[in-house]
Amino acid sequence: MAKELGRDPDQGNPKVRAPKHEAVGIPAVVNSVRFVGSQAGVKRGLPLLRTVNQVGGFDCPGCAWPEPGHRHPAEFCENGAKAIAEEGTRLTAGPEFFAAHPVADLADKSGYWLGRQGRLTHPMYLAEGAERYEAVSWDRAFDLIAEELAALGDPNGAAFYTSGRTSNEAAFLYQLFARRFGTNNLPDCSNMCHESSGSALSETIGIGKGSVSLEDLWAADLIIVAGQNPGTNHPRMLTALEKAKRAGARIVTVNPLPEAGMQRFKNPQAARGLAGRGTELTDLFLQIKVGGDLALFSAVNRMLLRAGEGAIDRDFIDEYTHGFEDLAAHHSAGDDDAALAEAVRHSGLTAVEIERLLAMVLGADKIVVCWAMGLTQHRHAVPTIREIVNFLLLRGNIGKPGAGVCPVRGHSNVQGDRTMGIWERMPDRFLDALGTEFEFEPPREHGHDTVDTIRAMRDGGVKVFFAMGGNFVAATPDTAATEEAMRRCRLTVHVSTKLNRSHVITGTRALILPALGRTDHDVQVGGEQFVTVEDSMGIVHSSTGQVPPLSDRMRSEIGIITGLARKVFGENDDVPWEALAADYDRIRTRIERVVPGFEDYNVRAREPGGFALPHAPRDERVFPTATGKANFTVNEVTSPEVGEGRLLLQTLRSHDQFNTTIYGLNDRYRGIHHGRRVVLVNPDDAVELGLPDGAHCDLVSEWSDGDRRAPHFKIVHYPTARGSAAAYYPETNVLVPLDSVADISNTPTSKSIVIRFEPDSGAATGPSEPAHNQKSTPDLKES
Ligand SMILES: Nc1nc2c(c(=O)[nH]1)N[C@H]1C(S)=C(S)[C@@H](COP(=O)(O)OP(=O)(O)OC[C@H]3O[C@@H](n4cnc5c(=O)[nH]c(N)nc54)[C@H](O)[C@@H]3O)O[C@H]1N2
Ligand SMILES: Nc1nc2c(c(=O)[nH]1)N[C@H]1C(S)=C(S)[C@@H](COP(=O)(O)OP(=O)(O)OC[C@H]3O[C@@H](n4cnc5c(=O)[nH]c(N)nc54)[C@H](O)[C@@H]3O)O[C@H]1N2
Ligand SMILES: [Mo]
Repeated sequence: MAKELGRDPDQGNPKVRAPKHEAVGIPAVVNSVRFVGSQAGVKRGLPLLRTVNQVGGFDCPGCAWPEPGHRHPAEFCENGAKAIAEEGTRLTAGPEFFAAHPVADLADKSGYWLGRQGRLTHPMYLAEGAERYEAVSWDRAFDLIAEELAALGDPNGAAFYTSGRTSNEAAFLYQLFARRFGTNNLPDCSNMCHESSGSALSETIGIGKGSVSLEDLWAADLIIVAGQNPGTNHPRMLTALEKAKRAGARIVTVNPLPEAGMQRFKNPQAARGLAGRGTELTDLFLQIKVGGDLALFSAVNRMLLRAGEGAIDRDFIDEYTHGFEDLAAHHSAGDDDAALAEAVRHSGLTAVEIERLLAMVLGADKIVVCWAMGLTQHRHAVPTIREIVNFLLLRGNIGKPGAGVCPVRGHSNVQGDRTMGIWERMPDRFLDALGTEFEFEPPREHGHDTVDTIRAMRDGGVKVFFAMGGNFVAATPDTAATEEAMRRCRLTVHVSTKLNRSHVITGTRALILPALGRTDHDVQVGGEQFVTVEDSMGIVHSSTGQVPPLSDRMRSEIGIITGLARKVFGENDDVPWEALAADYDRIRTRIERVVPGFEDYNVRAREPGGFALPHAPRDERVFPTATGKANFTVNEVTSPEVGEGRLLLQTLRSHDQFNTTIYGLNDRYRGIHHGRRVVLVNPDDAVELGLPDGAHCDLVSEWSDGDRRAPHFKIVHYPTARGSAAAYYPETNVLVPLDSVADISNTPTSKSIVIRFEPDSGAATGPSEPAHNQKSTPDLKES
């Protein structure tokens, strides 16, 4: 069970106002500057804001949205500014901080509080039975890790997690380290994020990445944005959508929530955006039930197959695809009216709405479908995305300008990390090349992904947990189970920039290793270094730190991996770790020889704007799948079953957070202020379930192994789709059962949790955002 946690005044008592209908504009500009100024100060803040996403500058540590070739002088957004401020802060949490705060006290603090203590400056060690972390030398820290790794016997007793901020160079060395040690246990944040997209796309088009560039988006006739909230999570995407719109594109939004960003966009980079009314983005809003997207796309595909000549692209289908006959047979079986009725039931949309979408599709030659977590974190996420591929293939909308698949990535280098080999199941051709380059035999047995790593820690199979960034215990599902699993490890190690929950829920021994971030100058023996990252559209470019590190004890991630490698593999290892760390060009030379698409890496990385990685389906309509063609798939329509008196809960991000990093307690666009423990419920559902607006309740999730409870949530009547509730992550991860995962991709189903509501127990427990003790009176009238 989750430990009873202390009281945290930071939670406040959420205040609720009407949701907004437009995004960005002046308030966002004011907020950006204010955030950076207050955290980083002028001396650090100004150079950061001037160089973020600029040629020669650093890549924003926020999301993975690409930069246009022609940069605006302010190529960042409000939430990028928050990410920069978070990392660029002047505050530090060094040895004095840890001396003053026993780990047990820190475990009582909210994630928000922990994050505000400043940058980590020294390697810190928590000895067995100790109450506090103490500063240690790097040498000693590496010895401790090497000792525990050596004691394992089986290399698969260690797991090496990666969050998506790690640079290409660091990621490449990190996976090399793990594989040279002898394991493919390389779980990453992507297992919880776009794994479903990767699974569906690899099978159908032969590559797990999106097939569009910014230019394609600008040139599209129709853009469907499904299961994504770009106004908060990819704000610069709104600029691209606006540009497309001005060039004549139409936009369809598919979402249970009417997100402000997709309604009206006030572009802060243009005078019209600041002074005018902004641009109306969405032409058709489909307020779908959570989990209803497979039914929607399946229905449209059936209709396309019925719509006669011209509705589908026969030439494309004949030349480039496989499996069309099966799909056609699947959709000609049964009665059309019954099929449409099924689609209506699963999606919560009306037949008229689905037909409206069909009409827009038939009027569009070039279609892009964009999506994010609203599609990937469901039990049936993989079939849903496969059905989107069917949809695009039917109309020849892959591999031509202005059309394609656009899974919008999360972390700024999560895609690059995968390209570099951070995956528990890298294909043999990669392992062969890696083994040849470094003259060793990489392990072939697949490793653990995130969910399996938790199971293995729980069952005693994994004893050493090492994290390159991230906040494992807060980001993963089933908080109580995961914390318990983490505590069963012999050693937990975190390479981190900021303090978080994962540092205080530890194994028998624990280490925190302070890393340089994107914004920090990185000077090695070979001089000042830059790193490279890959954005959501497969563009690789450089990132150079801009401000002096706050402590000379921090090390680059590369320095940390290579320092550890020298202890684990000895001074005379075949891999020249030290030389690689001295000059990152040498790492890029190695990457070039192992990973296809990186020819002339060191030259092209220095070109302004970087270079695009090859993408066979996009570039040449070549589909490197098992059949050698783009594959249609047959997907049975399904959606989560929700019993009487229950709702389907999706767990999402507020406007003031980056994953588990909480920047503030407001969610401005949704009208939520001063607190995060809210649950958004459709007013009609609320009335039926007897949930008064502003009252408090417990959320209880139901699973075959029993119930899980998240206490003390404030009910907010909100215009979400019927049957679909919403609350913030990570507070709600206590509710996500470890075994509730997507078929095939094994991604936790964070967007579809069956919950019921129980009277407020008032008990303030919770993993990373302990609730407050004030029993608040509802501040809204009942509706
Ligand atoms: N500022 C900021 N930027 C971020 C992040 C952040 O936390 N803060 N996180 C980064 C990361 S790692 C990621 S992965 C991305 C996440 O980016 P998003 O995927 O936009 O993030 P979520 O908040 O999870 O939002 C999911 C959206 O999907 C909708 N949705 C939920 N269920 C369904 C469904 O069944 N069907 C449909 N059609 N829609 C549904 C929700 O209403 C919501 O609008 O953002 C990245 N960028
Ligand atoms: N219920 C629910 N759970 C979810 C999701 C959801 O929608 N709902 N979303 C999932 C998704 S999409 C994702 S991607 C995961 C995110 O999972 P993670 O990537 O594990 O989590 P973050 O919160 O992004 O990690 C933040 C921490 O990373 C460290 N950090 C930041 N920058 C750097 C750096 O440059 N170097 C190093 N070494 N460390 C750094 C800091 O210490 C910070 O505290 O969460 C998943 N969990
Ligand atoms: Mo993500």
